[in-house]
Amino acid sequence: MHIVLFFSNLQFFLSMDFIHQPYVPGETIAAIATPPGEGGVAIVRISGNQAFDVAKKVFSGPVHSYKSHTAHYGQIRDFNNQPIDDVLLLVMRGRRSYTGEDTVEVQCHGGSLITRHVLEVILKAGARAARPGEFTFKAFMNGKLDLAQAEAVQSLIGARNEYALQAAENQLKGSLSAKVLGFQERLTLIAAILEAWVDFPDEGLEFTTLEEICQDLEAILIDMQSLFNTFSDGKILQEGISLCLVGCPNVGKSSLMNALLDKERAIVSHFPGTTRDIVEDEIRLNGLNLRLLDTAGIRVTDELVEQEGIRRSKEAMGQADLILLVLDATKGIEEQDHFLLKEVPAAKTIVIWNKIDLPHVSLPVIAHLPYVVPLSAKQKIGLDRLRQVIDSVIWKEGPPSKEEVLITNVRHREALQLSIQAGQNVLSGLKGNISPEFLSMDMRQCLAELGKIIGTNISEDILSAIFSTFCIGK
Ligand SMILES: Nc1nc2c(ncn2[C@@H]2O[C@H](COP(=O)(O)OP(=O)(O)OP(=O)(O)O)[C@@H](O)[C@H]2O)c(=O)[nH]1
Ligand SMILES: [Mg+2]
Repeated sequence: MHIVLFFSNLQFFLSMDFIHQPYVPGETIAAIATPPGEGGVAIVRISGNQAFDVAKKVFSGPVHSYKSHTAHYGQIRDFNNQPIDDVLLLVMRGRRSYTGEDTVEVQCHGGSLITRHVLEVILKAGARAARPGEFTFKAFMNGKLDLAQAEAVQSLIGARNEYALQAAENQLKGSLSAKVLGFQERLTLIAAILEAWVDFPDEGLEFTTLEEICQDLEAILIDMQSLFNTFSDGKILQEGISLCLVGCPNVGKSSLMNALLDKERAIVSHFPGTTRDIVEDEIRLNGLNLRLLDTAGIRVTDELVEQEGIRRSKEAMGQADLILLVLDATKGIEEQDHFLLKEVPAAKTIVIWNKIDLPHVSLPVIAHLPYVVPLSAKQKIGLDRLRQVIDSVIWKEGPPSKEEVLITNVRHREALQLSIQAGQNVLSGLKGNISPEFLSMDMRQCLAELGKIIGTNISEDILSAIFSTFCIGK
């Protein structure tokens, strides 16, 4: 797979730009690969055809004689032969490196100034400063990774919870790519039949063949659609969940926020209208990141500041993935609750009956809102039940398994959607006796869109846009 991609990439991008500069295969680049600031060790990475020549000019040892994948102690020196730092040099030759090119990594002391000096002397020795994501871009161009895998590197670095990390690891291992290649393979068989039909239209398609093609295509499109449907889970993993607490004043929204956070984050008082602005914080729940938003209590008011707070509450409610609609169990449903009860979307709302530690009314059933949790934010009663219900609302069919291949990237989702649409055009065209030329055009588009996920048929602008979101040194 990699070799095929390597050659197709090479042909496609022979004279291309990467982030507004010409891309020169094998050009030697260097960058600091570790984050800025002080640390035990920092790494300066060099990659390209001249990596060993560059390293030799600045390192005290005989770099060219080193075997691949070995580490060597020595000094980095400037051009006046003055030592800059004692370092460990790691050498990786040829295709057995991340980029697929000769690579040298310099492990120096982790001060930002010393690391910069090491990089400067390496640049003076002939390397060019790497652009964002350029090492991974080289890996892509050299067929070490396809585009979905290259993007997984970025997701891996940015993963904020265990699920996102697992999804990124799977994608980097190539499980998404394998799925896409599987679809491509099955679609190509159909494309070949359609192309033959275009070449020999008089011979037509036998009825059985037509029926079989429709069945096969339908089956592929169902599989593609189920991959597409994983995006909502994928998005949850990638970005976490926003959870908005709404309700009338004084029902205990801020108290519940604090109870879930286990700290006094929001101001609590017995005066209705205490919270005026959105108060945000984050918790982890069963490996997921949850962004909690406490909002101003919603009521009719003449006060301008409170009106603005209420406007923001409604806006936050509209954008949240999940809503906790807090009601006061000591009062039941009051006149001012009706607006919210009508407004909240049932699928993502959990009704909280708060203050059950106090004598309270018999809790009324709200027919259109099935998720209900009675609790006491003040006495921290019922919080575990709330966590369970939050979990079940987020994962309606349980959390994804470790092996499940998920779409987590909007670009992949769009490409898959366009591919499915084109495939569906083919299917309805086949059923409606549309001319084979049109069908094979749609089929080509179906394959081309799918290919974009793994990086075939993709423009250099899009590539630059993808890699420019990477950090320098990655
Ligand atoms: N007994 C009891 N009192 C509670 C509970 N939750 C909140 N309270 C009290 O109710 C009052 C209002 O609590 P807040 O958390 O400030 O209510 P809020 O919904 O954020 O109010 P606004 O910010 O004004 O909209 C405070 O006096 C809390 O101590 C609870 O579970 N039990
Ligand atoms: Mg409040």
